[in-house]
Amino acid sequence: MATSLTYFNFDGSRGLECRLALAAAGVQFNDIRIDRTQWLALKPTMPYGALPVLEHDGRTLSQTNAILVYVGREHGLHPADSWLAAEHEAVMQSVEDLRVKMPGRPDMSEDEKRTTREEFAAGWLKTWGDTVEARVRGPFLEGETMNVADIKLAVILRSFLAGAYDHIPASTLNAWPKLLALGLAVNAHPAVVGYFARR
Ligand SMILES: N[C@@H](CCC(=O)N[C@@H](CS)C(=O)NCC(=O)O)C(=O)O
Repeated sequence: MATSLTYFNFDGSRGLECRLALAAAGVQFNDIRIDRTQWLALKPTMPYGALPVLEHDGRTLSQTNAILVYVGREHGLHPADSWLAAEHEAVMQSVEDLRVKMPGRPDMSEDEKRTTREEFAAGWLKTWGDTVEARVRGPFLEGETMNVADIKLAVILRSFLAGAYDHIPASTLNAWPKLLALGLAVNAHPAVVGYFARR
């Protein structure tokens, strides 16, 4: 059965979440990486006009969290218990909220961007981090077993630690030691180490 994942040609964000989930699942997949020009041609043909898109066995699935939950359910990377699964899906949706709510419209001045991001870090982001921190059993959300929600969290943490969000320093994460440890545990997982070693 052929599986492919289409996303932009960089190791981050929603595409990396899906690639790592497939790698952790042990799925051989065609990692289709496209540039902006290719995307403009492809966009009208893609469901919801966005990436990533998973193609499996002649079917197409879009929306990152749907892809992650599908891969997780099929390969034991999502809780079997419905309530726990829903809790993980809530965490995953909160990461999407974070991405959408992150201030920084292109037309903002640098001063406005700094002010709104500092307010965001002290307000919405603090509530988010405190909430997720309280849910981490350690090292992963559910204890010793890594799930797709852990992968999603680790990818957003990578962005913060890499300084992807100007005016929100990596040190902001120091308030959440269990979350930081979760990120390290995902990065140390053999499937994740293997994925980056092959890149
Ligand atoms: N809700 C969607 C959002 C997808 C999304 O916005 N993807 C971005 C890349 S991370 C994209 O396709 N941007 C190009 C475009 O919208 O034209 C999901 O979770 O997959």
